Amino acid sequence: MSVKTLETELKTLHTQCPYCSVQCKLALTPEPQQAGSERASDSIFMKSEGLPNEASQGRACVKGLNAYQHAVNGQRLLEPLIRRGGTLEPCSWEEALEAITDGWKKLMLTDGPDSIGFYGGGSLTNETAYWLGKFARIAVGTRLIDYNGRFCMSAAASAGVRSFGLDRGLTFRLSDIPKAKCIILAGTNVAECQPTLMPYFNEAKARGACIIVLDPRRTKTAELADIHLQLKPGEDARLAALMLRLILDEGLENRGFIEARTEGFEEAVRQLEGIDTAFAAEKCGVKLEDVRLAAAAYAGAETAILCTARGVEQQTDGHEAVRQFINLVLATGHIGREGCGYGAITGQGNGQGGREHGQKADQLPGYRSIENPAHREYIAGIWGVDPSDIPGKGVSAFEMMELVHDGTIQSLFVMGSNPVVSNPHAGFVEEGLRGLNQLVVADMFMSETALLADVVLPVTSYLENEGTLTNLEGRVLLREAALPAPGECRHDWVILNELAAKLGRGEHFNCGSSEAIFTELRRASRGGDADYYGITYERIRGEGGVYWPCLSEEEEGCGLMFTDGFARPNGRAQFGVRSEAGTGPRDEPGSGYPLLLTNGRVLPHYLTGVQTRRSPSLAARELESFVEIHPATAAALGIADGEWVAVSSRQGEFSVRSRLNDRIREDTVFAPMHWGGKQNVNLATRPELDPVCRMPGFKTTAVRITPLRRRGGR
Ligand SMILES: Nc1nc2c(c(=O)[nH]1)N[C@H]1C(S)=C(S)[C@@H](COP(=O)(O)OP(=O)(O)OC[C@H]3O[C@@H](n4cnc5c(=O)[nH]c(N)nc54)[C@H](O)[C@@H]3O)O[C@H]1N2
Ligand SMILES: Nc1nc2c(c(=O)[nH]1)N[C@H]1C(S)=C(S)[C@@H](COP(=O)(O)OP(=O)(O)OC[C@H]3O[C@@H](n4cnc5c(=O)[nH]c(N)nc54)[C@H](O)[C@@H]3O)O[C@H]1N2
Ligand code: SF4
Ligand SMILES: [Mo]
Repeated sequence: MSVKTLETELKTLHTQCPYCSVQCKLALTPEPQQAGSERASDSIFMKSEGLPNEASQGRACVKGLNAYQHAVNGQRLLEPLIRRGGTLEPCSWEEALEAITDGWKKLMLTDGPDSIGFYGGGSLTNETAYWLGKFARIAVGTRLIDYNGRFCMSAAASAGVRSFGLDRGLTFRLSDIPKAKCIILAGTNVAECQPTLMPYFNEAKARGACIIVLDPRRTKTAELADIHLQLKPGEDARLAALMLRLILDEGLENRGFIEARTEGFEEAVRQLEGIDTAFAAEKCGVKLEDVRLAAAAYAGAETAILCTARGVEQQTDGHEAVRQFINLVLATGHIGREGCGYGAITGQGNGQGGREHGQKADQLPGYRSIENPAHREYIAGIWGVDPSDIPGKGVSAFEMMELVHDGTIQSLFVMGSNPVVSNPHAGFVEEGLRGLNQLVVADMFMSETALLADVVLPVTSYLENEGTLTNLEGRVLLREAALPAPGECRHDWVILNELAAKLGRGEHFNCGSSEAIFTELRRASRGGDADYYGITYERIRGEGGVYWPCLSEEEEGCGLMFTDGFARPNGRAQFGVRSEAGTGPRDEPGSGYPLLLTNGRVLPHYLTGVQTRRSPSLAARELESFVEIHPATAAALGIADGEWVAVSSRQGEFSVRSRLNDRIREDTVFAPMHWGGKQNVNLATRPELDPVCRMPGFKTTAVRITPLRRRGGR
């Protein structure tokens, strides 16, 4: 839709934020451009407000309020592009789709379907995520599909499954937060990453809750804390085990809960016996006395909530670290009651739903296992194929990039991700993508990954594409389309329908609306752990959102989990034991690389910044990347505030301005992840993965920092 048409319509549009996992509802009213206005001619301004909804209660943050600016931005891709003689040029849809399927058909004959990979994302709607998983497996027949959520939720997911038998972001309702008397926030910066949730925590504090934050930086979230454990990056598993040990030493565990509802406690206790508490605290870089206070506050509280996010999870021992935190929850019995629970604070808009319905290498819809014969049979029945037609388990996102690099994957289809910026060891990933036979990217913009593509497909944005998304508390929400598709943009799921038809598999991909896909998804998820069967568009419209699991249209959906039993076969939760599957290699600071680099987010930008860097109001708040350094560390290195530095690791380096800040540990530096090119923090991060969940160790890389001016004019 052109800017002119939009302005003349002037009606209020109702939508839902495209960014984080809260999924705030928004209202947008286009404002007419004033005569003589200095605004750029291709931009349009809208009045943007939060709309009442259960999760954010009508609040919205600066990202959501300005999100529309990318959707109506003049840089939107409006027609397909194809590479001819080295350059990307506009082409017809017919030509683009034909080129893609021709490439696939050739590869299927010469190298088989496992030479073709699919890479999805947690911003996609449930319908698209489900359709993409089905497409990869039965339109193309490849086992190689995974998605960016591997870098996001996988450690919490694997730990939740092993401990509770089920993985759902929060096991409690947001409304439980103010009822908690103690809250542990480990490696989560809610104030910048889910800002509209802060009032829940403020209310808990106002009601007297003790708030404990574990973060190597004194973040905006840490400002709320009564106890801030400013630990060394990567030491969370050790710190959580130390806390449990101190709880047991004081006899503060909940014996009744442990006996009635858990198993494996004795083994978990045994692993703690060898802990030298003073040594452990020193290794974590915190005071033993503070840990003792935190442990006692958590265990002694009548109600308590414990949350983890990427600070704890994006480690080569992320799975183990989360299990250690869940051990604290189980030992104190702080779960399954009002004001209690464990929560992995999910990240992307559909970070939760995106991982439930088949984008993950080892899963079929409804959290079914691709290796379970009964699960395969059920899904084959829904899809109208033979169980043997469904390929086996694939590999994780970064391992797919390894297969791209070594030439096993020759064609990669990317929908809803910018992997060249968001993967660890980005230099290696870019090299691999450049060597592909065929790279196809479906996006709204020329992302850093789209720039490398052979075919680029223009897709609709959040304002144009209808579908469901599942927020961090497992609430399934419906985002209605507010605007028609601009130019020749198509919905993701329409593109998959068209590609399937060209492959002669159209009969399996003939749903003509996202609601029709959702109806199939409901049946596919039925009886699975993530059961959406009782959820319909009509119900969501009427109720504003419905929690899963929801087995029938009459059922309300379960907000507070595990009130009676856990989801494991015997109904008991399982304590985690440290040696279970080992951990991936750590990156210790050492000769030549004396500092630890960690990374994460800043308020105005979102992930690789493809969308937020194209919203003028957001871009203006942070124009470029930086590295946060403690003033004492900077002084020792002779680095001034704001000067250009190279941050180098054993893998690679990026260059940014320094930003001196005494809120970070002296042995640690921090860089945001929202910029590509030479500023990309992932040029330095390392490729090692957690052995259980295959999460990369993003948050700990040994580095050195050198001022660029010392490099002899380089
Ligand atoms: N503004 C904004 N909001 C977002 C996003 C965004 O890009 N921008 N992305 C969304 C997505 S997809 C996600 S996954 C979430 C992420 O949400 P968070 O996980 O909260 O975000 P991060 O900034 O990656 O990391 C959180 C904190 O972990 C700390 N940390 C670093 N290393 C360690 C460690 O070893 N141990 C501990 N305990 N803490 C550590 C960092 O200092 C940081 O403050 O945010 C969502 N919301
Ligand atoms: N160093 C470091 N690296 C990290 C992290 C970290 O903390 N530190 N965090 C990791 C985490 S938690 C995450 S979630 C990943 C995310 O990293 P990415 O997967 O790269 O995520 P985005 O930057 O959101 O890229 C999404 C792309 O899809 C496009 N897009 C948005 N919506 C749609 C849609 O509906 N359809 C289609 N087809 N395209 C769409 C956007 O324009 C954008 O180009 O990064 C990971 N990488
Ligand atoms: S970014 Fe998150 S908190 Fe902010 S408006 Fe969007 S959904 Fe809400
Ligand atoms: Mo994420």
